[in-house]
Amino acid sequence: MTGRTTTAATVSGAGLDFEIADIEVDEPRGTEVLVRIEAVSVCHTDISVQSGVFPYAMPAVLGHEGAGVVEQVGPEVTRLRPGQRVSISFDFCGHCDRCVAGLPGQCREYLARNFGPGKRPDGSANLWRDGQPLAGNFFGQSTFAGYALANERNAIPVNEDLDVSPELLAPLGCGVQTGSGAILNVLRPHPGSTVVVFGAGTVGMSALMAAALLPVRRLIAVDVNAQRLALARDLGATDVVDPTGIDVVAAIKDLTGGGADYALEASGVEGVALQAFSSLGTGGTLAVEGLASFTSTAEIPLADLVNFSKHVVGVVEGASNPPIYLPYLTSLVATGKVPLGRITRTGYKLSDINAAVADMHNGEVIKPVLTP
Ligand code: CXF
Ligand code: ZN
Repeated sequence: MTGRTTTAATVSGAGLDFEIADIEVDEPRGTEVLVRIEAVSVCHTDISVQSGVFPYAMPAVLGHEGAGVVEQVGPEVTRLRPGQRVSISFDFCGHCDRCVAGLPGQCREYLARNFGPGKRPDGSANLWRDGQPLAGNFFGQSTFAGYALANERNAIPVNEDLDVSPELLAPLGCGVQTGSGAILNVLRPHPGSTVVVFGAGTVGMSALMAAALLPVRRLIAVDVNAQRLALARDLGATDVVDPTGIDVVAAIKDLTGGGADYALEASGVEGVALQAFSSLGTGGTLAVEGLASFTSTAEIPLADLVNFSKHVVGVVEGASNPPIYLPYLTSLVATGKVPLGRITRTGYKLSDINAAVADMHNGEVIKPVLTP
């Protein structure tokens, strides 16, 4: 093993807190790049893996919303150079039919590369703690660390002419592209249409900010947290709904005049997908991005699906093609069109990661951003 020592937040087993430890990061091989991490934000998926709700090998280094500067490139890298700033996104193979079609979120190896065994695709380990291999390569990055290995495919260059801080570049790699992409790439609401977003976390808020750029008639946010609903209004929601103790489907039908044209399930709460489906009007489309667990189900009433010509689509990472979509998103942030700073909280160090997770859990913070 060669490489460099850095500080990381490691998880030794499902349900355990993050621990700060020195780890060894391998040299970049092939098309890999070693990135000095400037900021990494916490996504709910990191917590779902830490707690054992989503599967991943342990002990592990998680983190999949990293931003930083390329420090060193592998021998086959052609598109990046040391010194280049990057936002790091999910991994994909780049050569299967879905990747070639410009849909890397549908990569045939999506699960293996992002929720896989914590090794490189060739089976080799790329991180160690005390000489023992750690599960790395989480979403092709494992960026809860001072340095991380990514790939020139998923380390997306940042336009140096744009003034966007690392703290705002980091969340673009997962949560922000997931929410905004569901609107801009998948649902594409038509002028005068009605849109309802279930869940006002990072994904839902990013969807609201994106939809607020479009000439939709009604933009409705649904969440149980009053502060988040107030922020959703500020970010462009025309209406907000707290579903606690009410018939939320009836409320949405009322606000939309019979049912929404477009709905997004971004809460990741069991049962909400069915509410979102039921809130659709004739010809409406539901995009599902939230997932409570890998065994979650929803019992869709087929008469409703058929008689009202509804559509349901599963969406990974906002159907984003990161090399194209992340630069676009960066420009929306740089020009203030997506006021991302309204949902982030900065000031956490990597060593504060357990406090950041607790702040997310109690609903106080939407998107904590850590710096090494
Ligand atoms: C998640 C979305 C919900 C299912 C697991 C993966 N994406 C990234 O965090
Ligand atoms: Zn994520």
